[in-house]
Amino acid sequence: MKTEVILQALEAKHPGEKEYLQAVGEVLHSIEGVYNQHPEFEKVKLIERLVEPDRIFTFRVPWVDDAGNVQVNLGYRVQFNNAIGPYKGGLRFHASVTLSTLKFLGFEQTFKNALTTLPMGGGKGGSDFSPKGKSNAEIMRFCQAFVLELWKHIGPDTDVPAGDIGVGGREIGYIYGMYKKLAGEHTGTFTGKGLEFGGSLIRPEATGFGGIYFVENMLKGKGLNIIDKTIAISGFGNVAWGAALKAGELGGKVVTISGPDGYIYDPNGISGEKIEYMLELRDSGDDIVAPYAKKYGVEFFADKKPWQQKVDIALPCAIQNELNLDDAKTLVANGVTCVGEISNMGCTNEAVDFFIEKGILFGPGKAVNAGGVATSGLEMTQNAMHISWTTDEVDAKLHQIMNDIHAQCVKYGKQPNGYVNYVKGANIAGFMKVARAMMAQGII
Ligand code: 2IT
Repeated sequence: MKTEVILQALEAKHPGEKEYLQAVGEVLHSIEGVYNQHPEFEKVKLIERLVEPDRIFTFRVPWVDDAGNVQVNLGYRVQFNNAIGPYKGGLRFHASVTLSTLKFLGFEQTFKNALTTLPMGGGKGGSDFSPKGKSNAEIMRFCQAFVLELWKHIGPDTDVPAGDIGVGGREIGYIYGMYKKLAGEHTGTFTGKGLEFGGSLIRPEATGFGGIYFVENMLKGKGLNIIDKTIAISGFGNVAWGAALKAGELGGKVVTISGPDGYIYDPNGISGEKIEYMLELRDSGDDIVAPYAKKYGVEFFADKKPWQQKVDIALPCAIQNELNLDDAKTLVANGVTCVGEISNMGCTNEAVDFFIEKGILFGPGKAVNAGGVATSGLEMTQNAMHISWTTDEVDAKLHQIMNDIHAQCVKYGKQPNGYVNYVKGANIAGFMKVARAMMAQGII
């Protein structure tokens, strides 16, 4: 594989799609060695096929706001790869969403879903609609307008969307309600549903819980554990909440959360009712964390990122590229032991390279945050079987899956000097599974 030639050709075809080219570049660089040991891949242009989505739907989403004005947003669904199973992946509603964002997320999702050991292909969708400051009625009307176009492209055995940034239980409820009416069926076409209508226990917590299970595994490999470790978390949404909850349960001390307005530092630890307060902050729809500082009498750092604090563990839980090379240098200078991306592509490629160069335990998003989609896979299974598993059953399966993903990363990522390159491990393990499935199914 001529990685640079492929990347240049891709850039010429998709100019300006920065995040997508970044995600592809990272994967290609790590699988190059393995790929070149398989001339049969080269012969069928496997990588050239794998980097392009199967198809993309783009549509206009018109809706009427509370003042009676017509608003127009863009909606997308990227069906990236279904070699392993139906397209599976979340919907992101955020002002920053572009086609490049959703292509990078769909590409990452393909490898992540392969790692979960469950039969799911990769997809992603969403809109540049910003839920910030919108009323409940506006959110509902937007969700209904969005699915009015999307519904015909998805189904329980073709493409199963879920939530992502800006899409939680409330939004999935509205989307699912309208979908059901349009499709005339009550099936598992969405995951992240409410518990009363087919949702799975632990799904809201799953991304954060799985992330902490993975971090525990990484620490264990070095004879360490999470007890009494200080932890910086970014974000304050669903993922950050689940991670803070589980980290605290296991004896870790979470000292930061953040929003677009800045971050708060709570030296006593964010635990108990403070974690519940995160849900209140999110429900307010204001998208800020400053009120936490006021309520609990701690410091708020406007327009700053939590990576400037001295901590043992750093967990990006917000959005892509939220931790750059300068942040990585600060964390390492402050003695960080472990960095786990619970957000998708939370670190820039330069930051990742720096952590690896310095021998820091670094877990990439497609492994660390796979617990969310894995639990979506468990929701699909429960829906197909028309049953509900208990909290303990789902949590035990999630835990096992995270242990398996960790083992795959170690198997493919352990270097001769004993250092585990989790980026390489996750990329190679995910790629080999997708590649074998594609090889078996011919040139399609
Ligand atoms: O990035 C992700 O893995 C998700 N947003 C969850 C996707 C899913 O289908 O549950």
